Amino acid sequence: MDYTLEVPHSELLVVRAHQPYNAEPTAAALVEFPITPEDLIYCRNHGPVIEYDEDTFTFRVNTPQGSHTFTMKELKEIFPRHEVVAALQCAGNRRKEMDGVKKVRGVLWNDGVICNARWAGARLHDVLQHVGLDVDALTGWHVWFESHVTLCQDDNYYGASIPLTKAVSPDGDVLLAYEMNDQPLSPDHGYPIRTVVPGYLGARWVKWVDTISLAPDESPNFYQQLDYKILPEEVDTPEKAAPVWSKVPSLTTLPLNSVVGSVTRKGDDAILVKGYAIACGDVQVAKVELSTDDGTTWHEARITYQEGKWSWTLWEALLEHVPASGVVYSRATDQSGQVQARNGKWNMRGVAYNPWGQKKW
Ligand SMILES: Nc1nc2c(c(=O)[nH]1)N[C@H]1C(S)=C(S)[C@@H](COP(=O)(O)O)O[C@H]1N2
Ligand SMILES: [Mo]
Repeated sequence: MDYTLEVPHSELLVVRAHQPYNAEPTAAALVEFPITPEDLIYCRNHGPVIEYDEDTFTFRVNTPQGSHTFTMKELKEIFPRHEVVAALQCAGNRRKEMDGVKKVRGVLWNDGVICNARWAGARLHDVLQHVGLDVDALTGWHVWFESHVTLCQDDNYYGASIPLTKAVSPDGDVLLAYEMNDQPLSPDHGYPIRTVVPGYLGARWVKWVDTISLAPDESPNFYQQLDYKILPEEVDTPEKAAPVWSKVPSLTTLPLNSVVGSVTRKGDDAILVKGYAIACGDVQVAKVELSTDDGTTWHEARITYQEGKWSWTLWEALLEHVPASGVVYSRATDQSGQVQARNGKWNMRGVAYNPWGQKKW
């Protein structure tokens, strides 16, 4: 692959791979900001990051009725600008911890491949309506998102799909986004256009998207079919995985999770603990609790930030009368009463890992 046009990147990230560029901030830095500043947003790529020209960039929408091409100018002029605050999280968040349980395959991400941003763009629903799509006639169909402009590692284009029901749900908030945090998207995050799929794993948020198609099946792309799935625990080699991929569902939402971002000593026997939590899909986090005695007693943390149904949750707690050193655990509960379990499930690709958060002090 050709990396000669690669753009410069933030200096504040821990680089996990240079080509393609994969980098994440520390969770300690992340939890200081409700809306993640651009420089602290992780970068997850399967190919080079190039700056495209907004004036000449076009994207095509293919439906059973025909094909329509839009320029960026048209996208902004024809459709109302819609904003949504949503967390973006890579399915590989916390993979390094899972690798500590048993070796996994993939970029060894710590707990920083998550961010929370204010996205703006056209609603995908509005665009599909504009091209005359008859949604009711397409029960069970899918919307494919493809980026052909940039080459990638495992296929000859990057692709993903989501169910049409998610794409057209009035409160699903799926966008063809051109802004992040009130600025045009940066090349790192998909300039000039990416999909925003609130509540779904990052892999479906296709950057530099240039083709959107309606189809009765999921996208055939490598990243939809042969990756981003929770393989059964006994599948621990690519050979064992080969016949299993097609039998396992593609990930859509990620599970309820919480992470301890930082622990700061306050005086002789107190600690200030800060972290983030995220719930599954459109259910929000109801509470986060902390334990310094291995899960015997729990103290409820104060929620300091939550916005709408797609944001992450920030929390903090001052724990007093604690020993000089120890381990603090976090666990989240969502609005439906589901509680984050102590252990996560191991899987070969290291996705969707969500045991209690934990940090030593
Ligand atoms: N075109 C393209 N889109 C992509 C990817 C990619 O490699 N190429 N990576 C996906 C994955 S796995 C994630 S987690 C998010 C990361 O978005 P970010 O780099 O803006 O944080 O983008 C998704 N969209
Ligand atoms: Mo990802």
